[in-house]
Amino acid sequence: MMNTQLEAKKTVSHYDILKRKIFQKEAVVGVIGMGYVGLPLAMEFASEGFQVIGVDVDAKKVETLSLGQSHIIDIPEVTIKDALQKKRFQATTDYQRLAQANIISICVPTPLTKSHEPDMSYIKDTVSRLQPVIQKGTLLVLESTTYPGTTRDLIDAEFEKVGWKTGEDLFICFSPERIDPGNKQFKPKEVPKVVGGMTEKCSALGQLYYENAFDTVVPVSTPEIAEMTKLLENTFRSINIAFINEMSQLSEQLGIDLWEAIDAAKTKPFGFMPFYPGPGVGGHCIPLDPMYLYWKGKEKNFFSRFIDLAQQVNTSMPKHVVEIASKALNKQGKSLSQSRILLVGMAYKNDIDDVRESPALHVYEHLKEANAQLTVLDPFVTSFRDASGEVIYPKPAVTDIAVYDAVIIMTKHSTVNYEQILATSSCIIDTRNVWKQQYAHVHKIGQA
Ligand code: SAJ
Repeated sequence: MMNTQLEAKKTVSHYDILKRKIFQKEAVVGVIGMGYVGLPLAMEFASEGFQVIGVDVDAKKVETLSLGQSHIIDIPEVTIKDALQKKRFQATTDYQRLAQANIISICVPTPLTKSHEPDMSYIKDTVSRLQPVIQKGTLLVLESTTYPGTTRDLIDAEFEKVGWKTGEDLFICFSPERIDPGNKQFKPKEVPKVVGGMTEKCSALGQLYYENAFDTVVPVSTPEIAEMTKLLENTFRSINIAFINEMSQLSEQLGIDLWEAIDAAKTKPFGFMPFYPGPGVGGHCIPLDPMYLYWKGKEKNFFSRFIDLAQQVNTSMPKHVVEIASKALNKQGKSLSQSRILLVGMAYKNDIDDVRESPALHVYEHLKEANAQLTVLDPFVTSFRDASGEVIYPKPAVTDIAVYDAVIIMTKHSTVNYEQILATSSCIIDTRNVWKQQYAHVHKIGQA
C-alpha cells in the first residue's frame, strides 16, 4: 500500500478509534490538576461512566482524594467515594499513568508573576511531564485560562517539534473552564462549554468528548477564539465591577444611595446588567485574567486603557474601605490606631473558603499598618497567612460584638448573625449591602 494511503489509513484509524471509544464511553479520561476546575471535571466524567485518572503533583491532595475526602468545597465527599467505589476514578502523582489515557484535560493554574505577567510555568511543566508518556491518537485539551495563542505556541508547537502531526497523531483543543465556585444556581454541566480545535478533526473530537459531560457544547473555529472568549467574559466582568466601584465613590460624594439606584436600574428589562460595589475584587480569575489580555495586547504595542483603569479602581477599593472606617471612628473621637476592629469575612466571596486575592487580605494589612487590633470572623475560612507569613485563625463565631470599636463586613457569608451585629455594634462598615435600610451607625460603601 502507498505511503500516503498508509498515512491516510493511520489518520482514519487514530481518529476513528478515538471517536468510537468516546461514543462507547471506553475512552480513558485523564485530568491534570485536581483543583477547583479539574476535580469537578473528573467527577462529571466519572459520573457519566468514564474511567478517569486524576493527576496532581501535590501528593497530599492525591492522598486525601484516594481516601474519598474532598478539598473542594463544591464537591461533596460522597461524590468522590462513589467514583472510587465504582472504580471510575483514581488519583495519582504518577504521570506515567496517563499512558493509558485517550483524552487528557489540562487544568493547571495560570497565575501572574510578581511583575504581573502571565506565569506559564505550570503549563510548561505539565507539557514536559506529559510528552514522554502521552500516546499517539490522544485528544489533549487545555482548560486553564490563558492568553490567545498559548495552545498553539506552548502545546501544539512542542509536539510538532518532535514530528507529531496535529489532527493525525494528536488532537489538540482549547476549552475554557467556567467553574463558578459556590454557584448554587448552575451545576457545572449546565454551563455551556466552548471548545476550539487546532483542526476540524480536533474540534470534532473535542465536541464529542464534552457532549458527555455538558448539556451544551459551543464549537468555535480556533483555539485562539476559545482562549479569547474566556478572557472576554472575565475582562467584561472586571471592567463592569470597576465601573460600579467608581460609581459608588461618586455616589458617596453626591449623598446618593447607589444600591437603591442599581435596584431601580435593573428593573429595565434590557440594556442594563447589575453589578455591585464591593471592597475590591478577589478570586483566582477576575483580578488576574484581564492582565493576560493586557499583556498580549502590549506585545502588539496595544495598551488597553479599560483593563488598566479597571485594575486601578478595583485595587484601590480596600484602601477606600479603610478610609471609611477611619472617618467613622473619628466621628466617635477614636482613631484606627489601638481600635479593636472585627473583620467579618476573609473569603473573597460569600459561603466559600477561598481567600486568594481576597480584598479582605488587603484591608487586613492596611489596618495592621494603622496599628489597629484585629480579630477576624469567618465561618468558612479556617486559616490564612497574612503578608508577613503569619498564620491567622479566624473565629467561626463571636459573641462579644460590643467590645469592638468597629465591625467591618467584608464578605456576606449567609451563616453570620447580622441582626446581632446591628443591635450590638456602635460602628459598622458595610461593604456588601447587608442592610438596605439606612442606620446612623452603619456606614455603607456607595452611600453617603
Ligand atoms: N464582585 C463585585 N461586584 C460584582 C460581582 C463580583 O465586587 O458585581 C467581586 C466578588 O465579590 C469577588 C470578585 O468580584 O470578590 C469575583 O467575583 P465572581 O462572582 O466573578 O467570582 P469568581 O471569580 O469565583 O467566579 C468567576 C465566575 N463568576 C461568574 O460568572 C458569576 C466567572 O467570572 C468565571 O467563570 C470564573 O470565576 C472563572 O473561573 O473564571
